[in-house]
Amino acid sequence: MNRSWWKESVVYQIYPRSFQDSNGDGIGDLPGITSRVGHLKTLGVDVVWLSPVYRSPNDDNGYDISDYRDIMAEFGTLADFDTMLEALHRHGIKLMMDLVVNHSSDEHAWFRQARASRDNPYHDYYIWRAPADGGGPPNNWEAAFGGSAWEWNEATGEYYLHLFSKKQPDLNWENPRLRSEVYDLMHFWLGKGVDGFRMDVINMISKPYGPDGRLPDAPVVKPGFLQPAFGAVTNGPRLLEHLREMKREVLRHYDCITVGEAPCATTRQGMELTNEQGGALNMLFQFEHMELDSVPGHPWGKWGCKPFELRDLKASMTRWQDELVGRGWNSLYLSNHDQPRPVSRFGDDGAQRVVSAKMLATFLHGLQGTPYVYQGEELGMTNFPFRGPEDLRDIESINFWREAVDGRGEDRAAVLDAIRRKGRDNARTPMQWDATPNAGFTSGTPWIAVNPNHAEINVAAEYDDPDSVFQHYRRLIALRRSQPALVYGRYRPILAEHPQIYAWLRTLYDDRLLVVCNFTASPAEFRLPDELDVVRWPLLIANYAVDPAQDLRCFALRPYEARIHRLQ
Ligand code: TEU
Ligand code: CA
Repeated sequence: MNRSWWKESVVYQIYPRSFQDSNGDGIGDLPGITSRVGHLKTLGVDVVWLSPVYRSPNDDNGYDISDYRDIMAEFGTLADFDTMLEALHRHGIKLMMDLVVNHSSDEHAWFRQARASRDNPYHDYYIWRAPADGGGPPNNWEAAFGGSAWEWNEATGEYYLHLFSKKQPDLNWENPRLRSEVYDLMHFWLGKGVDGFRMDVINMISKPYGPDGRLPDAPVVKPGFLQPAFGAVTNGPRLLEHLREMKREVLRHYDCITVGEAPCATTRQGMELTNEQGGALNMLFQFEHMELDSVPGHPWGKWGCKPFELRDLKASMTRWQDELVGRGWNSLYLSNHDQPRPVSRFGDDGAQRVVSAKMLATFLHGLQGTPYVYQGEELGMTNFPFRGPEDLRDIESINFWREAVDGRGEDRAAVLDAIRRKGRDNARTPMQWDATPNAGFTSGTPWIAVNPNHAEINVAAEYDDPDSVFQHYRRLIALRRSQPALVYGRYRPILAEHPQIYAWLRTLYDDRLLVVCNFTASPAEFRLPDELDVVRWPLLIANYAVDPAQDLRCFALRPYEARIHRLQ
């Protein structure tokens, strides 16, 4: 296994709008981030993934970019960016930018020109199609934020494709001029000293054109509706070709870290895109474990929820751990700006919040791959008790409410419950720094409400508490730095059929670690498999006080108890 710094790193994701406001306008900004680099150093992370800070009309909070080479006015200036980057580097922390090049904003100069006339030189930077034979959109694709993925453009009498909002037109990667524009902007940021990229829905850039250039209908998963386009676009025919060109033209010239966001990715795509011989990226964000509480084919799509099953998590994680060994590398995440808070989703955000948040952290950092910690996850921050549409800011949730409640008359309580469980705004409420009003995030009115539980859940309180979630994350991150087996050790599950316990070994040469997690609120009987010859089991980390005299070979795990032991 080749050693690499990005395999040994822990990455921290910052959602700039909600991290720290510095000028009282209620919106996080770059000087705010610079003022909090000490927190990142204390936590011990090695890299920051910064969600988009480029100019944007914020239809999708920065994932709709109108100028790839300038900073969104609300976040500051390029000078503020350089100051932030210098502060991160001075603290030994690298920076990954968010590369959003499957689509731009419709306010980008390229699109303004492209939509003006069919013979404009920028017209082919985007994807245009005539109406279907019977009129209307060219195919049955549904946009991720609702409605058709095709928007009519009167000036040229044709539709343009947008897999997300209609203000996010898809870029045409078949066009070599567009591709070289992307490579140029990547050089621009890497040339400023940026250390890599998280690449937004990068597995969607190659569209599945038929021989006549047609884009075929997506598979029918919910009869009678438009169909999710993701099933048709997340593994196009030229994807690897484009990414290999990106590696040749840009990435190989820098010692950088890359992670490709890849909805619907399979382990096969993971191997294809991240193997160190013929691949192009260091790792992917795959979504299998993020779909375990969804109901396939539900008319509400992602909003149709069911409880997740531990056996499904074990099966999915084991497949990704096993199949990428020596043929790629895993990212490890439970949380980001698109997902509900993990302690609310997979643990218990009530009486067992602290111990279950620490269990989830131990689970994540005990696997093989690069862990990603999302802002607030290190505190055990929870979902938000949204009262109604007035509390929402995310286009995805707002559109869902409008379509389901205003459009189809669905039950308000059921729709609100789904948004409380799966809405992206859960992860976008302001970072909770202390117990003062607005949690120390802003002296003004925050762009989105601060979670009322910030009085108890905040950085200041957790710094002072040795048993806090924050201190557990610090110890875990330090442990990964001191234990090569946690980074490079081979994963092998044990007790695979246990309904409550997820346990595995990490073996590197003759070093054996045991990770054991009780994913439930009930005690669970742990029995070490007889074939493991063990005489000593020094404890490395735990989320409860552990009696050193306890016999590890057979004991009762407490609710949400998690530990890592060395087996000797
Ligand atoms: O997310 C892509 C993506 O798959 C998400 O839309 C996800 O499926 C959905 O949010 C689940 O609720 C990326 C960015 O992370 C997201 O914030 C953007 O909205 C999207 O792409 C478009 O850029
Ligand atoms: Ca601000």
